[in-house]
Amino acid sequence: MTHDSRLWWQHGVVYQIYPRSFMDSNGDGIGDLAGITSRMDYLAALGIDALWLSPIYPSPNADFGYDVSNYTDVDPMYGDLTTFDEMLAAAHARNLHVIIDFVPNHSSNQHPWFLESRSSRTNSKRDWYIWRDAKPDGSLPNNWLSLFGGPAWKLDPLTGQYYLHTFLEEQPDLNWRNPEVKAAMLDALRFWLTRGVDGFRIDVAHFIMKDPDMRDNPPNPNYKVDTGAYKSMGEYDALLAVNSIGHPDVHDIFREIRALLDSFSAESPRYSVGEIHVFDWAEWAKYYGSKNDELHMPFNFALIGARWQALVARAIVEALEKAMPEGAWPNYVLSNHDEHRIASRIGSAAARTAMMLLLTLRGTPTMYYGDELGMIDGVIPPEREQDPWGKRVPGLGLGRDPERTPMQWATNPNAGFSPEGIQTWLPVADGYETCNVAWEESDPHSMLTLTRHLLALRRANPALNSGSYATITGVPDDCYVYERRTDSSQFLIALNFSSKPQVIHLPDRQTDSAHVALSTQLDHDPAAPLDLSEFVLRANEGLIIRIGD
Ligand code: TEU
Ligand code: CA
Repeated sequence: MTHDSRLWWQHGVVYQIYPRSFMDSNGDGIGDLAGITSRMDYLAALGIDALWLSPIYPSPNADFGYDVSNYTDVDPMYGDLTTFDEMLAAAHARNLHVIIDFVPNHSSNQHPWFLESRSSRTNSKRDWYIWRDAKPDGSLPNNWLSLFGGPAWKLDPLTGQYYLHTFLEEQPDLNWRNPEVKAAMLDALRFWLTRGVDGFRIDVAHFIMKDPDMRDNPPNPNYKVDTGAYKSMGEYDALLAVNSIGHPDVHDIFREIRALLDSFSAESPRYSVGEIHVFDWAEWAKYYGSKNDELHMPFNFALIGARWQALVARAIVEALEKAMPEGAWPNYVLSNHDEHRIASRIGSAAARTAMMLLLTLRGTPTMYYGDELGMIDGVIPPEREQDPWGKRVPGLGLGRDPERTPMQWATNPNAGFSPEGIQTWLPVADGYETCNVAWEESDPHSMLTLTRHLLALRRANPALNSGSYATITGVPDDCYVYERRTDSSQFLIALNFSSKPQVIHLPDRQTDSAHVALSTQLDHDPAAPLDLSEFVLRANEGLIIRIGD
């Protein structure tokens, strides 16, 4: 599509903050909003365009904020609405947009709506959640499973019915087929839009509509067969979740959400990105809406699950480019609060090249806090494990604490996240003594320095932030080379996915004048011409090559 320079969410870069872990301003070991505000200069200087905050709502924290007990307030642990407004104003003053997490599929079981709903079968909010009788033989209403282990149904003895919980039993699913629920949830969005938030990341967005007849899920014929998938979800994978999530009626809801966002967009464009785990590209692309009238984007998680191989990355990008509907804008993500950190998945050297990939592909990149430093997964002793998923399904490595450890700001104990001497909610990851903002700011070759250069180059060059994409063929299998261009400027990005040097020959391009604009090793001479007929990528090296003078 033609790029619209007004749209920050197209040319910009989104940075995900996990608020519990970014900056603790009051020394209780947990990050908070005032902490984020105190680091706003860091975020602006980094060169990103928008922040996404994982949930900051009041929550009993059975699933760390993804169990919301009030959709229009802030958890006292993080601050209050005033500290929220201050954070938002501090961001906006620096031209940073702020999107917040919206968790529509389920509330907390402590939400007043659920407390009412469970109080009696005739309560006016009974139908706000999904209640069913046991089958006549006494068995569960259907065979649906919870993603976090076990059945998705919990018997509430008070009224003798089961309620549906796709995640924890502390996270009952809301009934979006009830118009009052939909209205209340859209009101919550309106509340935050009126306060000035720039949009939403929508948690398990496609889960909210289920088969109205609540039919059983069919068995998964590939269960226990290694499909090469990134991670096994355990027993949940025994069934294909075709009836329990993603009913096509969800598209109607997304159109309503989009219309709401559009109605707030005259002054400043609002944005929505859905957490949509659908891996069939054609099916995935439907979430843009047949007229680009649904969510602005479904998250593209393909690189998260991929092996670090040039041909794999190239195949993903080409499949995405092919799948993009007319008028829709692509996006990429390498890490988030649910996935092991990129530097732990592929190693610290390759993580630099991965950052170059993320920030030079066509589409909106979403970065994860700490990845700009090369942070690695933390090692969590069993007695300090926090994530309910890890605790409920032990042994499968599904716990998400390792990727949620405190942001590393400085070399002192607690890495400058909390004052020294108190226990942070999760331990600081290994290596923080040198993998931290203060240290890396003074190191001209650090990952942080590289990320800043990448973000600056991307921002300064329309070819990189909004130009077209084309694969360059005829390169070694361990390398991935592509072109980004506008009518007036052109770059080649050449990435070596291996830990051996690779030689690239681009004979067609030997007459082009070329210079290295950036090497992941940060030792390039931008004035030295590069001969495209033959050049070398060192182990794990990535180059951004400027074509023309
Ligand atoms: O995650 C939904 C979810 O299912 C992911 O954990 C997904 O299964 C995984 O990434 C696949 O690799 C969202 C939130 O991101 C997560 O933190 C919450 O726990 C969950 O919803 C429930 O709200
Ligand atoms: Ca705090």
